Amino acid sequence: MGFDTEAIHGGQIPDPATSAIITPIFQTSTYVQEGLGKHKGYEYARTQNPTRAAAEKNVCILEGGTAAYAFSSGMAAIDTVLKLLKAGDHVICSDNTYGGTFRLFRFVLERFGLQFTFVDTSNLTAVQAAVRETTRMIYVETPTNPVMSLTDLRAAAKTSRRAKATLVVDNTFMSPYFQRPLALGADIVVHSTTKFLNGHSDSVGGMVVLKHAEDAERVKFLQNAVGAILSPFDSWLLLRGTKTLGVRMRQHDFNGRKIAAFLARHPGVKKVYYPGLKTHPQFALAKRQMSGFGSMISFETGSLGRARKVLEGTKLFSLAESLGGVESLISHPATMTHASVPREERLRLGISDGLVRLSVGLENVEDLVEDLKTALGRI
Ligand code: P1T
Repeated sequence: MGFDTEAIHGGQIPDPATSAIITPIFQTSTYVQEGLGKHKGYEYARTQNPTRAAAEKNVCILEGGTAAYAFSSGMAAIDTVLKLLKAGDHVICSDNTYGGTFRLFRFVLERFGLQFTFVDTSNLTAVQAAVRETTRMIYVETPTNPVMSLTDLRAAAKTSRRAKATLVVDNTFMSPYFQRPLALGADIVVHSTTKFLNGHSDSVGGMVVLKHAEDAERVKFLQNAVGAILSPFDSWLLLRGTKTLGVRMRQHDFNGRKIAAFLARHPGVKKVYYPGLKTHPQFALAKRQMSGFGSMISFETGSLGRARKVLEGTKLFSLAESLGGVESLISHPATMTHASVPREERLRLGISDGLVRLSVGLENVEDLVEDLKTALGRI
């Protein structure tokens, strides 16, 4: 079946009690048991919740996984995946990830004995060179937040198989509509569902999708043992969002391409980071492993002063963290999403003080172009 059909129907059945077409919000903390050990498969709501299960099944189908588990944030999802490991294990991680991922790995999980090497995973030779006897996981964000660098997932999967490591891919920027990491050889996909999957800037959540039954069993155990579950209401919002994922992503991509082309032509813009531009160093790879380019775009203005003029000069693009919602957002990675990355490291990655990031929404693209034209006119 096609993606849009799966998005609407995947894992969804009319409510067994009422035949309501939409899975209800099961806002309950526990379930009454008929007798000792006699129940309908539901004991306690941290462990099982029908609304959450419906959302998990839906995203699992869209990503082509074996099982999926929903968490209270993208960070909680990522944290749980890292708990598949134990002290002494080594992880190779993309050097440019969302700042919060770097913060979790470097400033939280290292204290529990996990070891991290941050490398440019777009360079598979560098990944291979970083492999140690103790390497158990390769963690990749592609495209990266915010400089839109890509990792060749088929090649990364080969490297991880050789190293007997698990390949984890953060698929937040593309969503399963444009990129299916499990089909390209990855073992685990993570999402901040806060972004394109939910799509309406009204819920924070995360998802882990697994290919292997053993990993699925362990993540299910961890979801219950650690407890950072997605609430019934957020699960319901997520399901409402995924139904329109395909139509939204098509429009995000359409608007994204137009805005990237406009920025690339603008004399006030020094560089544009967007995988759909022919000038992107990995344009060929982008076309090969993604079926669209999405709507995340970063561009270099040249200085903090110039960036500030643009950031404070738009009306339709709201100055805010986050991405993937129907409304367009503009942000400043150096002081917002990537403030926890040390300055020297940020500069090495291209996250300069002049870098501006856009999450292009679903407004009429002509209006968005006009808005950016006015803001860029201030510099
Ligand atoms: O915010 P949360 O739902 O916990 O997700 C964290 C996260 C994980 N992975 C990627 C690629 C992300 O972009 C994020 C969150 N990012 C932002 C808030 C942002 O503005 O970039």
